[in-house]
Amino acid sequence: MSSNAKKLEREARLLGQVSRENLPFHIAIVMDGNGRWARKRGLPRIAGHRAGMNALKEIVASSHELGIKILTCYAFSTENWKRPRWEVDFLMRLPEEYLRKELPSLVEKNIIIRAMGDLERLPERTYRAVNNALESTRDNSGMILNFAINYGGRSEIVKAVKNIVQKALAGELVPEDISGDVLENHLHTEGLPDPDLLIRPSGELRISNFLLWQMAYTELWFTTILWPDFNKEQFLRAILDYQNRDRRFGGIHSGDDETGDQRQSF
Ligand code: V0D
Repeated sequence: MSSNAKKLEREARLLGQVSRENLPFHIAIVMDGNGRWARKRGLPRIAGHRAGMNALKEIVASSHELGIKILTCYAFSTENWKRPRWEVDFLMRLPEEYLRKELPSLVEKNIIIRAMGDLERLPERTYRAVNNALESTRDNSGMILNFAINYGGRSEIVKAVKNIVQKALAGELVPEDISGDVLENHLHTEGLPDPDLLIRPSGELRISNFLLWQMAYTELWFTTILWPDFNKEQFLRAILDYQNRDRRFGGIHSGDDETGDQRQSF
């Protein structure tokens, strides 16, 4: 049997094990390990980023097929500006390239594209490509594909606090009104439920300033596989592991008490 037939067989077996009742509603992914993937093959780092884009396509297709509602992908952090100029320039052309190739198929799948981060500071062309994708998919009603670009979790919280203080100074609210809900309404993820599952490839065991507030109760799943090698099979394994965990949200065991599932409704 061909290796591709074997791969399909493994995917089908895993897919049969995944429960449709208990899918993670929101999955967050750190698309990490592209540079290392390239170095291991003696290729330039940009070849790793391109291969990472193909992995992204496969995971978007799998998410859509499974019925995942929200997929948030960390594409560029506020720290990534420290990379060599040529690499940053290359990365900033990827949204355009990805959207030129993929936007028709995303629209056909009824996918809504969202973006979060300090988008104003992106190069003009990158900003325009992303903004055009947001506008072209705004009226869709399917899966949300949310890109974190020029995003940092701490700066997101700082920005939210600034906005809340500004409203307080304008007399729109008093300190007593400030609650977790108010803070959440000032984050980039406003209106989205917290991620249920974080997938981090490439062997790093860190959150790295991604969705700090939102990941308070997120299940974390790590693998040493590098992002360009991450595929549907790995994705299904992560979801299966998630389904075998007992989520308590700080409460006690579900079934022992009504505190079992405290996830907010969406
Ligand atoms: C490189 C692997 C898609 C991770 C995936 C700006 C690193 C490929 C986008 C993208 C990147 C972003 C916004 C959007 C549509 C697509 C992307 C960056 C890097 C950094 F609306 N892939 N991708 N953006 N890589």
